[in-house]
Amino acid sequence: MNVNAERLWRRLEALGALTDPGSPYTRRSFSSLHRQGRQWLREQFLAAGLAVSVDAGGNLIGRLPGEDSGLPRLGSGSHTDTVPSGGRFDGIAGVLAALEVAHTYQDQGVRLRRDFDVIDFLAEEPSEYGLSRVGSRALTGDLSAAMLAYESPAGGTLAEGIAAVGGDPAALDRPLLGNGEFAAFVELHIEQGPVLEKESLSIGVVTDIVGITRMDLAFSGQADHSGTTPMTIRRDALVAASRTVAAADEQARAWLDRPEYVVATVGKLDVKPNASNVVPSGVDMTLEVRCSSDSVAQSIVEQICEVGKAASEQLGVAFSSALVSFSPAAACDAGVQQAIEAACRQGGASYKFMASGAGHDAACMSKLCPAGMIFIPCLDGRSHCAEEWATKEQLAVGAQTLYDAIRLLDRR
Ligand code: HGY
Ligand code: MN
Ligand code: MN
Repeated sequence: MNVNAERLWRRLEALGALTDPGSPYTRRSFSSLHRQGRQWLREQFLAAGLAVSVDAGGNLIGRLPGEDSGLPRLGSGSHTDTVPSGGRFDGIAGVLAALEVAHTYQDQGVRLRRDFDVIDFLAEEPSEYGLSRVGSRALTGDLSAAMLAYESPAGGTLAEGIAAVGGDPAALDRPLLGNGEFAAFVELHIEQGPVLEKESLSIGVVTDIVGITRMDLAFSGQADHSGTTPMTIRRDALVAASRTVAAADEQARAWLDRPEYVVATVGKLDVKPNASNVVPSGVDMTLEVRCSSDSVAQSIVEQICEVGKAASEQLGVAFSSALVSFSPAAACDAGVQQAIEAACRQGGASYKFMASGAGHDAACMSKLCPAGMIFIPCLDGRSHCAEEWATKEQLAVGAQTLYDAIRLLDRR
């Protein structure tokens, strides 16, 4: 094994310690904790001999120069921001594995032909501004002026948030990267599901990444006394919202035995005034539909919104829906998949080809260059929770596979 498993593990533990103590493990994008993490990462990039920069989209980049900087470069990375009370591996494992690979090339005097960028993408998780994959959308030119104006509950726009972490919002009206600047991009990530662990496999070679549609749904009824207001004249926003949540669940279950991968979730729901003896006057909730087919996703979202509209009309509630974000389904490049498979064989790692039900920055990068992903197993398939876990060995096998895959892609 070329990579230094101990160094990689120590870095994972160090970054994991930078968390909101009240709700481990939390390091939200745009927070002071995230900035502390960025500062630490910058020092680690420098220690690995990388040239450090922050691009206009707020992505932190460590570059290992190759023999010919004129060639399209290679890239690897993920994100170091977390969901609230998330884990220590989601995203973080990918950034630190890429850093470990670059550090090992440097230690062992391996000179790639191409420059190799280690990237910590800004705000891969849905941020307080409501938008996810902020940094990778900047690279592909998918940050609209409307998105840059999204506000956070703490005040301030996304554009101001990007500027505060060293980005340049004024430069985001066009893609930061052109096609052909990257020869290939590979992201290592925990599977966030149970398959690899169940089948005792070390590596997942990802074939495609689901598309994700997020909608804000708003229901506006009327607050009334819960004891004296007859059922027949109530305008209960939460009843209308609840029927819509149930419809999302039914819609997704209807696709269980079909080839398309479909999941639907309402994970965020705010009720007003949220008092036990008041008929709810308002509900704001986020509907998320993930699917391997963009057209199927669109029809499911439309049908769920139809139920919301009909239930609201029946209950005298006003209904509105707005698209928050849409990330199309992405196919991983066959050549990159083949390089990852060859790296598994080279390192003797057991593997399987599999799709990703989670969204990743690699899906954005696949619009710019051949992109692929390396999954490593995680304990009980759990993620987006403090119990998220992978072993030092699982992480090291993943990093070694990345080490070999990048070298193979470099010679292409
Ligand atoms: O939500 C996702 O799929 C990713 O973990 N951000
Ligand atoms: Mn995540
Ligand atoms: Mn992630």
